[in-house]
Amino acid sequence: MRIPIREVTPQLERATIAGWVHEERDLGGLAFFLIRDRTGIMQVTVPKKKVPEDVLIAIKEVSRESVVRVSGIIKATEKAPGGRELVPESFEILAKAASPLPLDVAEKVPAEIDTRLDARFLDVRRPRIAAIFSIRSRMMEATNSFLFREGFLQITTPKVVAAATEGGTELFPIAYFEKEAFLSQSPQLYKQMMMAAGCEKVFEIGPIFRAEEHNTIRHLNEATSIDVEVSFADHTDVMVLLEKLIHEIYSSVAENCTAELELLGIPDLQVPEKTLPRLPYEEAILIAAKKSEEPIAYGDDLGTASERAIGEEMGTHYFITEWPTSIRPYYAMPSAADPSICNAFDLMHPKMELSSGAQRCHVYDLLVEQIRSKGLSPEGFEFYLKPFQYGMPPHAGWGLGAERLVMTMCNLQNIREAVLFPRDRHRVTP
Ligand code: ATP
Ligand code: AMO
Repeated sequence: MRIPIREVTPQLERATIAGWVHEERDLGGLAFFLIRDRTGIMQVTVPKKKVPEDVLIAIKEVSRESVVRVSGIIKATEKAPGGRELVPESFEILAKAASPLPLDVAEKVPAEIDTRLDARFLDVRRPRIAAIFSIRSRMMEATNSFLFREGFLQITTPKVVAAATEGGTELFPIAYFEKEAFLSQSPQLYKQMMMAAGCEKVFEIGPIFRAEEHNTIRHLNEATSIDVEVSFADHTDVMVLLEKLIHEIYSSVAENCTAELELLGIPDLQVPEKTLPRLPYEEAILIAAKKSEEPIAYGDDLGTASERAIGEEMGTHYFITEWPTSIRPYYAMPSAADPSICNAFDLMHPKMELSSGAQRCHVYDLLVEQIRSKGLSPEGFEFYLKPFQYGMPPHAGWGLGAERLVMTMCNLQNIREAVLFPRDRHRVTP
């Protein structure tokens, strides 16, 4: 039986390991191999005069990134990583790798993001890249466990849909028999309908599809959204839920992913405070107008430069609250005190938006009016509107972009780094 490389200690007498040939070096009488599995890297030292003939044949044949199984004697040595080396009695090639490699896994030759994504299976063999996905996995685990603990029901909603939720221009039409259909931009309408179904607290982690035309470092055409919806709650309640979740995710990664964070060069990950600042939109605009070159006035959406300027001023995660009703979707609830403002919010990382949410408009007549006032037709929303006529509780929720969370937490320069197989304007394979 092979054992994980991390578990090979100098105290062991013999061991069998299996993995990929990370590096090879031949010094004549001595040859060195670094063998890598997902738990670590270890040195195999081959004194050519002392090993069986089969071993000599195999090491001549083997190439970098081939899969091998090696058995032999463990020796303590300060010269090898982990303070031990393996002197082989057997060296089997399980799968030989062709050369040259499309990508240098040992990272001696730097590669552009496109080359890396084209050979993603090799890219993810790099411990630093694998660390990103290990952190992402931990993040998802923390999210699931937090939401289940909070009493949420996990749901799955359709990704083939008949209507836009977030505005008509970013839709991907698909061929669906004789009907008009699209890929879903957000579970928005369905998670709201589940409030009418009496489920009270639901969440979904699933793909969203947005036909964003341009290539940016923070937009994907297929992203992962963490969505929640809560009955008998308003925007302030779900903002508290969101800041608790962010705190919990960061704490879990800081506690369980120390080796991964080290590899990514962020050994002391800063966990955001449990309570984050609330910045009213009006004040955010004033900061942006003062600090950024981008022209901006009350009633404008925040552009990239404005987001940056405000983020620099805040220096931490924060909420933007009290948005003008005119620039938020129809499903946001206008404020009772001043209907020109609505109960919507965004959660911001200093560098970009992470989440949008709101108390929803649960009043049928008002919702129909808001759909009309956005220039949309209520007829297109019949299936969504019906539940609002038969007992829809007040409710609120948010959507949190998983890739943006990974990107900002791991300090990645491009959102594509946070997805195994990203979809953008130019990429549908691999
Ligand atoms: P949301 O769509 O939920 O508001 P977001 O962070 O994508 O989230 P946007 O409103 O789409 O926010 O974008 C905010 C700013 O980012 C825009 O004002 C614009 O400056 C920039 N931006 C957004 N999408 C693009 C794009 N496809 N290409 C270039 N810049 C973009
Ligand atoms: P919104 O459109 O703001 O809100 O999306 C929520 C969050 O999802 C992420 N996101 C994206 N990430 C990468 N690439 C994209 N193209 C992309 N689009 C969105 C962002 C964003 O903050 N229905 C509402 C949510 C709600 O109110 O519950 C919605 O979809 O992190």
